[in-house]
Amino acid sequence: MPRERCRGNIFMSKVCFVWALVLAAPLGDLDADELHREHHQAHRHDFHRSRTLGRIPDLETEDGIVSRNRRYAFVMMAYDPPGKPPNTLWGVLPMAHVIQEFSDYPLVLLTNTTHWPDGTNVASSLAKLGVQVLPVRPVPVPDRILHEHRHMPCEENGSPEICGYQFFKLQIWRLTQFDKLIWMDNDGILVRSADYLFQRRGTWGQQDNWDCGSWLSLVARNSVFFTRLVDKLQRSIPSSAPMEQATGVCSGMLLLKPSEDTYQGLIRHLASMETVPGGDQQVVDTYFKKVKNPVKLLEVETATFGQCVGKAIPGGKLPTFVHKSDWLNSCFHLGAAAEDCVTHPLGRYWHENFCSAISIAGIGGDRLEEFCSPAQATLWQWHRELMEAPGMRRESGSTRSLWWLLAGSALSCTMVSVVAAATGKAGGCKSSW
Ligand SMILES: [Mn+2]
Repeated sequence: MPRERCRGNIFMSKVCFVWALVLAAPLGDLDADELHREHHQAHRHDFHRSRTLGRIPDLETEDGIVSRNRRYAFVMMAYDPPGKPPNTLWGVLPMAHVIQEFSDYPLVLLTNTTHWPDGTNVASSLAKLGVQVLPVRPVPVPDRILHEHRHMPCEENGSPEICGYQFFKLQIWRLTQFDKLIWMDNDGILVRSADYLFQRRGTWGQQDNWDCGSWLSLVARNSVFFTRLVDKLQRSIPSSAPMEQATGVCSGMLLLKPSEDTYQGLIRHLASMETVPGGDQQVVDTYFKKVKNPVKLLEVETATFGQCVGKAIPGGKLPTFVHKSDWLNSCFHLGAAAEDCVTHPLGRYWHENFCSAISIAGIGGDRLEEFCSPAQATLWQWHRELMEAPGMRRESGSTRSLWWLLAGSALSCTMVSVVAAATGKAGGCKSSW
């Protein structure tokens, strides 16, 4: 049933509707009233069409429910320092292409950049990908919060000023021309349609599962070396992944209902906060808890960080929204190298969608021509095919890593013991992770 389309007359559409409700009932979070209203709106619309066009229209979608009359959209933001060449804007391109391919709803982009480096107009080029471009409006953020130190990638790879831009995200609640919005950061990619999320009620957000629900990863997170070592260990030992991997909200993906009152509430709440080390997502998380309507957490199969893909998603699924390719987001950016992203399941996917997008949007320039050249495309293809060759994955895979890890640990233990014995101090092999 779910893959089948409900076609036919009005009677059939009713059967489909009832059937869809039966299917939807155990899901709890689906809004039955809303589905009912949607059905009636769609029904009227289709009846009208069938009379005017003299044919019986489709009543479709995977859930069996049409929601054409709903004003739903995806929303992203690309705010780059004024006067500087665009940086975050590039990440919108592959997502725009994917949304155009998979979704019934448009992408809305908030940006302060009007032209690409080659001089192409941003709004008119993105319109070819079905994107509606809107300007970024100011959001009042207290100075003490704007300039505070944050242990976050936006500050570590950018600056406190750039990190302050994240609070602009709060203005998405003001886009009241839409009934519901799905926000996505521009350092991620959709793997399949996320339209099913529009059926849910309330505010939803990604689990802040940076450590993929593992205490070992949490302990190792401040060291790149130990983070990678623990990751290799985890990938070599098959284990079941928890469904709940974090209790906090990550604002990488949000489902929200725009409302000016909610926006004003968020701003008042922000003004009342002394310090916000966790950035905009801390404001969102604590505000909705304060108003006793907490943000619900999306399943890790729907949204997750890239470092958890392939090791911490129940059933080994590829999540719908993958936020960053890995801890450093090595593969989801302009300039990502084929040889570095060969083992990433979505490296080539991001590259392909990026290059399709610039071709449709008609954006040029030396940097893009190089990144999307036929030679580059071959390189990405070649690397992937090499990895898919029989035996290759086994050869370069996890078992060998585990042996290296064990050998390394044994060697370190021996060395520590020898040094301890030589200096007369009590030795031992205390694991720091
Ligand atoms: Mn992000």
